[in-house]
Amino acid sequence: MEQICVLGLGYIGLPTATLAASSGYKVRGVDIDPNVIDCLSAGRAHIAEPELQASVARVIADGSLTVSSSPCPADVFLIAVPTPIKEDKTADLNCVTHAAQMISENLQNGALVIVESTVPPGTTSNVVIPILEESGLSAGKDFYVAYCPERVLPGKIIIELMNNDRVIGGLNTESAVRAARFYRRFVRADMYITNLITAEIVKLVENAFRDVNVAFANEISLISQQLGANVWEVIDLANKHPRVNILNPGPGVGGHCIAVDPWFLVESVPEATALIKAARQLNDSMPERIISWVESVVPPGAKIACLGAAYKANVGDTRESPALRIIYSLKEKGYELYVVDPYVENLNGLVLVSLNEALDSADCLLLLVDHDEFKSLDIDRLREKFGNGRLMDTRGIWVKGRTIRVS
Ligand code: SAJ
Repeated sequence: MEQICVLGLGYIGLPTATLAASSGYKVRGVDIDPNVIDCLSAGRAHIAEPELQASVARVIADGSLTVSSSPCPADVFLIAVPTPIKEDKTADLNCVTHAAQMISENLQNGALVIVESTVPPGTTSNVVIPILEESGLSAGKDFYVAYCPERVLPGKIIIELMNNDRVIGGLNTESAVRAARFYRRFVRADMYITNLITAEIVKLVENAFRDVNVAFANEISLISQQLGANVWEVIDLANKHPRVNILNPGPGVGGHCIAVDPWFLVESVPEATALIKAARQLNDSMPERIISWVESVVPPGAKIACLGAAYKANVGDTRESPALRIIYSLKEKGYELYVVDPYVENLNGLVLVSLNEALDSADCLLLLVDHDEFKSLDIDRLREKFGNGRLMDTRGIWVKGRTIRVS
């Protein structure tokens, strides 16, 4: 049975390790966080994601997934560690280099190393391979290297890992073909083979595409506000054009991917990324704009029901959440907040309350995340209680336009 070693048991590494273990591989999962190892050893997933808990319990119980703080020699190594962004908006590659060092100490002839972490273009060739070659083995000859980005949506990770097409960049064709063979056991979709640099760029442009498009929607929101139009109506009507498909404006872009990845392109080619950089900056400025809006409606001390703290609808993840940025800043400014999020378990320094308590206690309402639970609220009753001015909807779930459709 082939031995797989997955380094990094986070949002991507753990589901991938679990799927690999469920499809017949013997998997060693590695993480530097002792809490993660303890939790998984007891058969519990430390991440909330549909279907994950049950499969973790199963593969830990049957021994196909074992976890440890250090790797073992393997046929396939998979790097799925985080690449956070530094203060200066460049990538922090410490986790990637540490993972590559650990692999290098366990690398044997014929092994395949796959990088899944999102990295600035060129990282696999210029950073990862030199570290792996410290083993004394030669890349492309004695061992194989591929870059295969993940493209899964939080909240649907397991389904999308199996069903999304994959792009595989190989150091050479043999590397890519071996990587495709590894994934084929649990990926049902098409796989496209290319070189390392192309696969690295593809990952980043996918997320930059979404970031730029959200920024475009946010810019339309600023334009509409200045000119006295309803942005939701403007976008809704523009989207009736057969070749226009504008995304939704909102309080900003969060999550650990889209708010970060475009910076890796800016870091790599600063002279050619003016549009991507401007989009990132505009999206980053949205929380401040929402805060100014709140300040123009009610003064500090007012009681605000804040609906949503997660970075997007129907997930409990608060990483880089614009909603959370807004909430903490309003709290600091002296507002009395009633924060509601049915998906988030706890928030540092804040008490979460029930929706009823928030609606009963607050003077005004700030909708920050379009969770399904909020969409089904009775808008007429909310209007009755708060009045139009004190109902601040940053996601457009209630405040629609007044277009009349003529049939
Ligand atoms: N957002 C808007 N308006 C929109 C769409 C999104 O304001 O019309 C905001 C969301 O509220 C959220 C942020 O953008 O704060 C990002 O949410 P998302 O659902 O667009 O994306 P993520 O970050 O959850 O996942 C993305 C996905 N990439 C693309 O759709 C191109 C996913 O496929 C990637 O695997 C993931 O990034 C990643 O890991 O890179």
